[in-house]
Amino acid sequence: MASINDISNEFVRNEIDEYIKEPDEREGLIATYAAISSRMQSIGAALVDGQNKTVDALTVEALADGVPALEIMDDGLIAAMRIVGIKFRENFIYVPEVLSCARAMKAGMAHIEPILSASGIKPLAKVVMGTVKGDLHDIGKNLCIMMLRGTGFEVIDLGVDTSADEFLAAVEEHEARLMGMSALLTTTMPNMAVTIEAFIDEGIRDDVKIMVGGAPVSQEFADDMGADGYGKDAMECVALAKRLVKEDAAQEG
Ligand code: B12
Repeated sequence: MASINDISNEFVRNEIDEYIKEPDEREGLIATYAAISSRMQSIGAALVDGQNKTVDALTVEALADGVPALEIMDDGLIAAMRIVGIKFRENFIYVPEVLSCARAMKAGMAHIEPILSASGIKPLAKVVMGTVKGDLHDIGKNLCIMMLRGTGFEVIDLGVDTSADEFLAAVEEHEARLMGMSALLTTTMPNMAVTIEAFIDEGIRDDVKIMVGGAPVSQEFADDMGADGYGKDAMECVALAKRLVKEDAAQEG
């Protein structure tokens, strides 16, 4: 089993040591980082520290030296976002810091995305994502989108204040089989159910897997409204999206 001392980057080592307490997550991150090159660890350290210019420069340099784009994305950027996600969940950092890290991730992804799309890697699936009608909160949705894109999903972002008709139109236009709704207000949560009803009325509910999330949403609420899944954070959103794609493929036979 890898030990924390197998991680060469001092910043990353200290971050994991200080902030990642849950045993499974800690063990997983230590194993991940022990296997990651020191160069990719430096990108991760800059991301966790919210240094978007450093992430930008290190990504450009690594690509120029022939490091594969996928390696930079997985080992440099996404692994670091796992640390950020856990620190945020445990209240070690707050929205402004998460936004800095998100900006740093975006700076790296800006160089990676064109290479991945040009290399013709088939997207895992198309996902339509939006914040529901009446709700203008989009920070969490945008984090989910970034993580989904980073994992290889093609995301159609409908933005905020999205009506049931807009969700319907986008799913039909893009032939998406996966959709995600976000809500941050107790007053707008019912609009998730309204949207699901619209898919039933249109006769296409079985054609799309629907996932929901946002701070006031719970698994119970998701079950009550007939959603296919609930995720409490961006990491769960990605895991859920992958699971729903698999279920969909299995049902399609
Ligand atoms: C930032 C913020 C704002 C910003 C939004 C900026 C923006 N661009 O998003 C501004 C200032 C605009 C704002 C406005 C308002 N806000 Co506000 N806001 C917040 C605040 C502080 C943080 C929300 C946030 O971004 N969290 C960080 C993100 C990362 O977390 P998240 O959104 O939960 O997302 C994560 C998960 O939920 C999940 N997730 C999210 N979406 C999805 C989707 C899927 C499919 C999945 C699987 C997972 C998933 O993954 C995300 C990443 O880990 C919250 C307080 C709080 N603690 O939630 C209040 C809060 C949500 N706001 C609140 C209120 C009342 C308002 C206003 C009505 C205030 C007013 N009187 O005008 C307005 C409403 C505007 C509107 N119509 O939407 C209340 C809601 C209370 C309630 N019970 O409904 C809160 C809880 C504050 C409070 N305690 O009173 N707000």
